[in-house]
Amino acid sequence: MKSEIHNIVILTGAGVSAESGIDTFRSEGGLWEQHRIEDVATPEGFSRDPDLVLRFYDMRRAAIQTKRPNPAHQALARLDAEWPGELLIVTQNVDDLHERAGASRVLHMHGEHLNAWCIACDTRSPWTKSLIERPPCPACNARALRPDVVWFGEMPYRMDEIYAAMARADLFVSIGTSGAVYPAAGLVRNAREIGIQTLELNLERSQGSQWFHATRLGPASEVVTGWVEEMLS
Ligand code: BJW
Repeated sequence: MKSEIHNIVILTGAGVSAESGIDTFRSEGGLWEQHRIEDVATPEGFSRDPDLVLRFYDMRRAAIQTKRPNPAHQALARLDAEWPGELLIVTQNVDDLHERAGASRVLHMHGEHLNAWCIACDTRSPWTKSLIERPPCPACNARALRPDVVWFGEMPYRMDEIYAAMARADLFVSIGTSGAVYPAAGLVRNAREIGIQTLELNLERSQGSQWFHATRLGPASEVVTGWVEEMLS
C-alpha cells in the first residue's frame, strides 16, 4: 500500500498531546468534566461571563507554555521533514507542540492559544500572557481581545484548504481524537467518499471508528512512532 501513497492528510486531536501532560476534553477527568461547555466554549458563554472564559483560557495558555512535545509530535515532525509528497497536519489542538517539535506543514482548524483576536479590528496577534486584565490590542489599542480559538457554533478555520488537501490525498490518518466534534469528525467520511485509504491511531476506538479501513490502538507515543517508522522505511 505504501508505494501508492504520495499525499497525506493527518488529523490530530487532544490525544496526541496527552502524554505531554495536556488534558484532553472527554477522557475521565478531562476538561469537560471540570467545566461546562456552554459556559467556557461558546460565544454565548463568553458574552454572559467573559471573566470566567478569559480565566479558563489564561490558565490553559500559561500551562501549555510549560509543556514539551512528546515522541508522537516528534515522529510527525520527522515525517513532515522527510516525506517527499504533500503532507498536511490538520490539528484540532490549540497548543503549539507540533510546531515546537519542528513540524511546519500544520493547520490549526480550532485556532491557537498563543494568538489573541481583536474583535474590534479583526487583527490576530501573537499572545503569551493573560487577557483577563483586558490589555489593549497591539494593532488598534481597543480593549477587545479574545482567545483566538473556535467555539461551538463558530466556523472552524481554513476548511477550504482542508477539503482541497483531502481531495489531493491518498491517505487520511486520524490520531488521538474522539470523533465527537464536527466538521473534523466528518473528515473520515469525506475520505471514504473520495475513495482514499483511512487509518486511525488512538488509545481507544473513536466514535467514527467503523469508517476507517484500519485502526491501531495504543498510546500515541508508541503507535504514531511505529507508523512513521513504517512510512519512512
Ligand atoms: C489518546 C491518548 C494517548 C487519550 N494516545 N490517544 C451534527 C453534525 C455536524 C455538526 C454538528 C452536529 N451537531 C452539532 C454540530 C456542531 C458542533 C459539534 O460538532 N457538536 C458536537 C457536540 C456534535 N460543531 C461546531 O459547532 C463547530 N462548528 C461548526 O460546525 O460550524 C459549522 C460548519 C459545518 C460544516 C462545515 C464547516 C462548518 C465548531 C467546533 C469547535 C470545537 N471547539 C473545541 C474548543 C477549542 C478551543 C479549546 O481548546 O478550548 O475544540 S471543543 C474541543 O473538542 C476542542 C477539540 O479540538 C475538539 C475535539 O476534541 P478531541 O481533540 O477529539 O479531544 P477528546 O478529548 O474528545 O478526545 C481525546 C482522544 O484522545 C480520545 O479518543 C482518547 O482515546 C485519545 N487519547 N490519550 C492516543 N496517550
